[in-house]
Amino acid sequence: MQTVILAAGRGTRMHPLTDRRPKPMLPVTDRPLVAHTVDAAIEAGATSLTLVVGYEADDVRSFFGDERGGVPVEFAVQEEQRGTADAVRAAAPTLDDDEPFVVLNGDALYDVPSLSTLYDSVPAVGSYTVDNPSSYGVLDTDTDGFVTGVIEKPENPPSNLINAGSYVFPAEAQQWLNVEESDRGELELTDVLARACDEFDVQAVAFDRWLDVGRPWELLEANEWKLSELDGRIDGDVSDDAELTGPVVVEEGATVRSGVVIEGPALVRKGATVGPNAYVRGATVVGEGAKVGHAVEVKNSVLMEGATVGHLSYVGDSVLGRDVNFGAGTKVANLRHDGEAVRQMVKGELVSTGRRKYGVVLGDEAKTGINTSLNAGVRLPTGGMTKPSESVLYDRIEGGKGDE
Ligand code: TTP
Repeated sequence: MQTVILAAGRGTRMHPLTDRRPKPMLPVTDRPLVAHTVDAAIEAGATSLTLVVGYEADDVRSFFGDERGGVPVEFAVQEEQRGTADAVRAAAPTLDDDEPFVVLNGDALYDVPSLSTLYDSVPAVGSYTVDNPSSYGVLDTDTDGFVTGVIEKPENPPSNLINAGSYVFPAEAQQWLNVEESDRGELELTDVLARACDEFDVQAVAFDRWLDVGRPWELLEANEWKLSELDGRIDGDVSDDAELTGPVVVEEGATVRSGVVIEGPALVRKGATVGPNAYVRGATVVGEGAKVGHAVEVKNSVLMEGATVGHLSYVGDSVLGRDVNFGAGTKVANLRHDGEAVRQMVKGELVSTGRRKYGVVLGDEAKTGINTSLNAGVRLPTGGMTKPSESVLYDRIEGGKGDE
């Protein structure tokens, strides 16, 4: 089925990681987030793909070119991020008007069997069961189980099924994309869904697994998910006395030196170096050309390309942007002594990550002075620096108080 993937978002909740790249291009294991969406869509039955792009569009275009896995790829540009209905409207000229079409958010991970069920159901909306539906758009259904609409953040949610931002629309919906602006000032696809519900029996397809990747800790979660599906493979250069256990991938052109212990799942990408004498464990990606040096421990973290943690450092549950450099002895705190979930600033608010273990997020090219301590939940901006022996207690981007 023809498929539209929305990838024009700016990803403001993901700052500073999206200062220089669109959220769909953030790394999840060995490829960008949106490539997982695209690959799942192809496996589920996409016959053509239109990617709606906007912010830093060229990054997405150059990654995909004009086909993926034998399926043709086109691009539609949404100049201004005016809402999801507006994004699909930008894609409409690429669609066959007599055929139904699928729309997927390009910043989510889907499991293929669930997505295949969605592709087999026309019209339909994908949904996911959560414990706290009041924070989401919740699906309302009639007595026959068909969807009647989406209620945004209801006080008394009619179900635990939330809208997973994935739809199969009938062909007619291409004529319904000129919706009115919503109360929050956007042109919303849920208004197009509401019309589909009025005119058709729309099924709710419950996804077994699904992850919306909006904030930095969800990028860690996305990597944890996809690393758990990894089959170990050694194509790079691994010292005889390195100990690798669990699924570990060492890509061609990567080096694992003497005395290194890696407990998978872990991925060491091409051109990366680990060791000598380093300890890498639990759902870690060492990005292309990144370096983990002597006496460094890295746990459950994503090091983007070129990030360097050279000596005597600890990195836990953290995301380090491209070409970040850790001065010797830099340590990351990833646990509160009161056992509460670590919080992080997101657009002016201190938000619970829901994670007892969570470290730091560093923008591209941030550098720490030697012996810097980074408190749990802090972010450093793109190009940010710390002085030697500095103790960073609070978020350095929005200045809000982090967790002490
Ligand atoms: P959001 O996650 O709501 O927006 P965003 O990706 O820009 O992130 P943030 O809120 O942090 O700034 O968007 C959901 C999906 O829809 C996502 O895949 C991006 C896409 N989208 C568009 O393509 N165009 C739009 O105008 C909007 C609002 C979203």
